[in-house]
Amino acid sequence: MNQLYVFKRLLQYVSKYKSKLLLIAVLGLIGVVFEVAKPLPIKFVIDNVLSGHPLPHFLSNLFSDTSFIENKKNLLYASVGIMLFIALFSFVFSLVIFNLTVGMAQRLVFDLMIDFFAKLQRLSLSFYSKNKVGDLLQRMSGDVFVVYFLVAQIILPALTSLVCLGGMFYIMSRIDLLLAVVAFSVVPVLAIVLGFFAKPMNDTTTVQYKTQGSFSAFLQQSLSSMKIIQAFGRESFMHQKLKKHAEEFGNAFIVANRVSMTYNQMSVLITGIASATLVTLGALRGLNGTLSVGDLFIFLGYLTALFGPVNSLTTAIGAAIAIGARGKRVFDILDSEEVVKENPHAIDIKYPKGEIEFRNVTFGYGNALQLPVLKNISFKVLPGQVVALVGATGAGKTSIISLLSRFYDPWKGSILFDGVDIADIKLHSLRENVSLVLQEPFIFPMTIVENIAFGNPEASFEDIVEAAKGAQAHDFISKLPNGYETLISEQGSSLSGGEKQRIAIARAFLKKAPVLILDEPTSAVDSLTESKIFEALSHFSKGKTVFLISHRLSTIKHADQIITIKEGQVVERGTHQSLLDENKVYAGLYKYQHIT
Ligand code: M5T
Ligand code: MG
Repeated sequence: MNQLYVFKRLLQYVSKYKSKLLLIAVLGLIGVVFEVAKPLPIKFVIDNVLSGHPLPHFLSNLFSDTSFIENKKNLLYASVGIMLFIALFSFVFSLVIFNLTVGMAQRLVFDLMIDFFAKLQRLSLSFYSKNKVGDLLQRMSGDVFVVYFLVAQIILPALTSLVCLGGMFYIMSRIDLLLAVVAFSVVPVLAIVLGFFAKPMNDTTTVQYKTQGSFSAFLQQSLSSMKIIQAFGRESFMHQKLKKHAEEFGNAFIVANRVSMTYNQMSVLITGIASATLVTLGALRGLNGTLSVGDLFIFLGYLTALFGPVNSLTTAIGAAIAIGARGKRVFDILDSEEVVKENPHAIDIKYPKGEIEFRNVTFGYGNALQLPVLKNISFKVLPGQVVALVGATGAGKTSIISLLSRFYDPWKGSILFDGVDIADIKLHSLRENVSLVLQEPFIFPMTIVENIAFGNPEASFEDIVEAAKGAQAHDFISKLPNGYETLISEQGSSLSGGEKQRIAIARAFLKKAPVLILDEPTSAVDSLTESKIFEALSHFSKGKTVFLISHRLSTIKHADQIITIKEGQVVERGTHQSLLDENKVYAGLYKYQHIT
């Protein structure tokens, strides 16, 4: 991805605000006219008021009564009046332009942020195992500002500076062509300097933003694992690690700024040398009488004014380079491949029944060259059946249900929902029909009601309470200070493990989906509560297809089908009794649990 591509993509965003940008540009150009006209009244004061030269014809012709302009004081007041007028209008224009630009640029940033977030929501879990949350945050909250800089530091300043320089060159060349050429000779010299600096500036800013991303990622990880850090007394270890990240970021920041500072100062030096040359030449011309004092004044005035646009042009180019590096960080994510893609012809599940079939499914988390986690898995579950997945830790149970929700796609084989390959079903429609309790329950930093109703926002309060009762959560919720309206702190840290699990179960109970997946839903609750939850489960799951993963085999005894997974393969299938009769893996596990 190169610089030009980043600009093309950014400009697509800007093009939405074409008319506004045009308005700002037009206002900016009118502002330039005032800027260029600023030294002119002083020329009149020097040449026509103080030195007594007559006004140029085009001006004196404007007055029918020449007695007015022959009075030097009148001429002085008129010149000063024009000066004040220019100052006032420059002020008003700058304010209006600034407000319009900031407003538009802020909306642009917002657009880019929204697209970034929408993309993040579409990316699959394999993306999140490769990218760190902190770095993504940095990209989304910091790097998206490139589009702001593009407008506020590049497009508009470059445009007005170029026109300003053009206007100045026109007036200067009309006074003295040679001097004008000398003054503008800085431009090609600056271009050559820029040629030398472009690559180092791009490289160093790339490193700067990359290290900044790693720094944020580390910070985010540390903040969310503070409990473990403190429990293991690893504060100083983490401190050292943070220091390392901070140093890397700090050094990259220094190097990048050193390079861009050198570039900026080189341009200042070059313009400085040009002005010295110009002052010498101009003064010599003044001495031998070929240049009036007023014209010399304009020249010198423009010379200082020249710095403004030249500097904003060089800054704009420097900013363009930094934007390339930062914008790449945004578009790298926006353009990243959606591994779990939605088929353009995907369909909605209209009348879901909940029949699930795995056909020769092979899957792994890495690429196909690595070892698969699931090997040739096949089974079929009829609507309304309860199927239990059992097997040792790491056997692949969670992986099977992750495939069913299409968090990942299988390498080989297919998964069918009511006879339709889930790859041909709209993602939203598929997930709407699957309710899930994850092995690690996730609780949002919202109220309990919002947490339970997350999958069914239209649910009535009575339904919410009923689901909570079924999940054996109602009693503890009622004892909380604000009951169902209690706000849960980040990551559910104000709840016990079992309480979190019960809220997650209530959430799944409330979601009216024909397929219910429970991945060790009660691993953190006591046996009595567990048996109550399972009693309620039979009520809430009536007519639903249920996938149940549990290490406590007593909870799955009544399943219609038990599938034993060993090292990613289905090794046996049957009911509790038939598997006990077979006396193989399941029977071994069951006997072990009931003897010990
Ligand atoms: C099966 C590996 C894991 C294990 C195997 C989630 C995940 C798992 N794995 C990865 O390489 N990357 C991942 O992102 O896959 O894992 P599982 O399906 O989670 O096993 P389980 O649910 O049967 O185990 P448990 O402990 O929950 O009972 O080799 O390393
Ligand atoms: Mg698991």
